[in-house]
Amino acid sequence: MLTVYSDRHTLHHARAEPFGGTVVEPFECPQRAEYVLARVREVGLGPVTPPADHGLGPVLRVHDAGYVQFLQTVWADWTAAGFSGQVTPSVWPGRTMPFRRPSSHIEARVGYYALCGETGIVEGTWEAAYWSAQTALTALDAVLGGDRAAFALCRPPGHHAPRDQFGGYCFLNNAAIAAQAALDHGAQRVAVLDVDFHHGNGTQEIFYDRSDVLFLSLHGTPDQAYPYFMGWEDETGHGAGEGFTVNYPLPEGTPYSVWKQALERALDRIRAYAPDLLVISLGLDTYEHDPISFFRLTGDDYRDTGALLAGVDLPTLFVMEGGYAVDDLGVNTVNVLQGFETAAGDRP
Ligand code: OKP
Ligand code: ZN
Repeated sequence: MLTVYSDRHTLHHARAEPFGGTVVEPFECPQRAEYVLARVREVGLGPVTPPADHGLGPVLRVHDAGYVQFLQTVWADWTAAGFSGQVTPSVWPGRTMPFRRPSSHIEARVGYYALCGETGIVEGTWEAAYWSAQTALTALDAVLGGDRAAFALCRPPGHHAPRDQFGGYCFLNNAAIAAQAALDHGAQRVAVLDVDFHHGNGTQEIFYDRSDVLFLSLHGTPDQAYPYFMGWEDETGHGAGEGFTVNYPLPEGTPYSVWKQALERALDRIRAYAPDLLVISLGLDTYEHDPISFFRLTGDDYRDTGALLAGVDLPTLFVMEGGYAVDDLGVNTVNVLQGFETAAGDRP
């Protein structure tokens, strides 16, 4: 399977993350992608190619133009205001403040576009996010061109970003951008299956009122896990999208045996939908040793997961999302891809 990778992800390296009352090294760090790439090469998964530039067009099919411009200019505005370090959101229109018009101060603009406060922006963040989206689009090209599957080794991740907000380590929603691009290239229906530990609130929101994208997510219950305010089972879509969002919230300590049952239900729903393309938001933070998550999947479980995903027999685009047990991230990620390839190869 082809892997698409850009080393420009290293331009995004937040300096600090507020966590549990202290400040820590960001969990979402450049080593993540480097370890995954090293494992791809070690096992000889297939060729590795840099992304081709598809421009801003496909990004703007999903994201708000004002938001994209904000991402492009926020670092300059931040430093022009005399600020340094990293762009850090610190103020929001609170629940009881009626938001009427944007303030022009950079601190207010940051808060306006921020989903939450743990995600820092540095000088190279926009460039990294741009090439992460291009990585997904380039891997999509391979699948549209007839490859059974391709792997977009995206960093930063994307699934928490809705149309005009950053947060949860995400800026541009790579999976959503690829799904929309597939539709724009003639696909009738696309399924996005999010197996990251965290609910893919951004992707859900982008496609919530549409039936041409089926969004499904397996994740830690919002009662106990970020993003807390979305991901309940009764969020099923709106208007024409009613029935095309499916959430599988799962409790703390969920082992693979239980997670797999939810996955099989999701795969049945995807089969019934009969999409032209399957996009997997591939997070490996369901791992038993993940430092910020609470499921109990093991390294071997990821091979089985890959095999199950191959079983739906669809052109498949893997888009990298989370996973913070960095030492094991390469093996776990590539286990999914190898499990997929082995099972796909076994099929007639
Ligand atoms: C990104 B991805 C919780 C603070 C927020 C953010 C987690 C983002 C995960 N104490 N944590 O889905 O892996
Ligand atoms: Zn996650």
